Amino acid sequence: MLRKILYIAFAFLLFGAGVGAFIQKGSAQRLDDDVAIFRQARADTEGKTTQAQSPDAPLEFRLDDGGYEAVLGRGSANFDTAAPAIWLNHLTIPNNVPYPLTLSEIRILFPPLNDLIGNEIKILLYVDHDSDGNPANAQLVYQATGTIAIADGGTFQAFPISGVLYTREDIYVGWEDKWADGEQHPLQSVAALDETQWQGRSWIVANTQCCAPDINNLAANNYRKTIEQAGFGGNLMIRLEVDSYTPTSTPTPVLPRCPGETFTDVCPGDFFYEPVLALNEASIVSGYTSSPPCITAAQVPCFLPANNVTRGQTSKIISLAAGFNEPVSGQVFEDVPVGSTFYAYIQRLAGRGFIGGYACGGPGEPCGAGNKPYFRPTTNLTRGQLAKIAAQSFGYSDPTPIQTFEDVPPSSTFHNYIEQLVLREIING
Ligand SMILES: [Ca+2]
Ligand SMILES: [Ca+2]
Repeated sequence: MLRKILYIAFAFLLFGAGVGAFIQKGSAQRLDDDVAIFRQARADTEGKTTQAQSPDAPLEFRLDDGGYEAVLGRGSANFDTAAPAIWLNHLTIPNNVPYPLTLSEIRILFPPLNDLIGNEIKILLYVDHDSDGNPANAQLVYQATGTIAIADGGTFQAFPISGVLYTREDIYVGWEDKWADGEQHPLQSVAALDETQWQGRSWIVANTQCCAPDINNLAANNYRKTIEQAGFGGNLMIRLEVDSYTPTSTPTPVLPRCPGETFTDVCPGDFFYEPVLALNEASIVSGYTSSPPCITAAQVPCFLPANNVTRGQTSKIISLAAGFNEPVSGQVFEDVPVGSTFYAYIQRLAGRGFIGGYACGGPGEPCGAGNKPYFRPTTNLTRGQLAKIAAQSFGYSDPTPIQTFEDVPPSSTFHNYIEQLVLREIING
């Protein structure tokens, strides 16, 4: 039973996206001009900044005029599925602003789609040191996981951020629709688009060849276009607030997706609902009972299902699920000493030859007594590495003459392991 549970859990860890990619434009929707929050919209033909009269007032950077005319999404109409993208606005700091600037809040207006609520996004903030209008080499300076709580098409949801700008550099601010990273999702129009005055400053970044966009290296994504280059025109409804003083804004409360459940973010209907609860009951994984790391107090207890797993955590999950429980001794890895959290689990897998480490002597990894390798328990595992450890731990040895995935040819290091998991419907692409 436990293994069956774990198989499903691996589907959760290993799922992949196989969607095609093009920009899909939703039906035009016009806001009611009487909506109160927009009546005070300060239309700015420069489109870059507005500033209240008080010298202490924060600066707000915006491109939009407060009302949107269309929505954008990305995905495959053929398969009716959404695909992830990074949605960014390119903002230029005016000349007369004092430094340092505290970047305090990102505000996003999401289209009025109920199925957006509860979806996880990644708030992203980049600085482009050469300020050349091209974000390919922009540096990611802040990222945080957020959850869409408001999708009424009329309210900007605020996400607090932390960042400081010490000199005048262009910034790119926005978000990634992280929920679409791996599993296929119904086609969604995720970004509200103001078409009133095109400014060529809203960008879409995606990897249309395989997978989730690379948020750390925008140049690694083959699709980087302004809205205009993508065949539309307008401004994404993404704003940034900066402040030289203490932020006074109150973050929008984020409501839990399913209060009363074992975890408020692991809900009936989620593809990982049953495996996560089963693994939790078997004491193989656990959640969190405080905020942070839960997003708010109302979200306690939470599981944070979109978080990555580390090599150490994975070793524990697999070791327990495979039933390995023999006593261990010795120390295989320099950075996994006796008594450390994952020591026993890592030792058991290493003893079987299922995991290896990295030779000592690299930066930050000096050679100690016996020149032990390093395991790097706090770094993330790749999908290929995970497939290898899982297939070996469960004793799979089937011949695998077929090739299921375009990017996993028979010559690949991980081909056999991946095909063995595919055979059992534990993973897919
Ligand atoms: Ca408009
Ligand atoms: Ca640049």
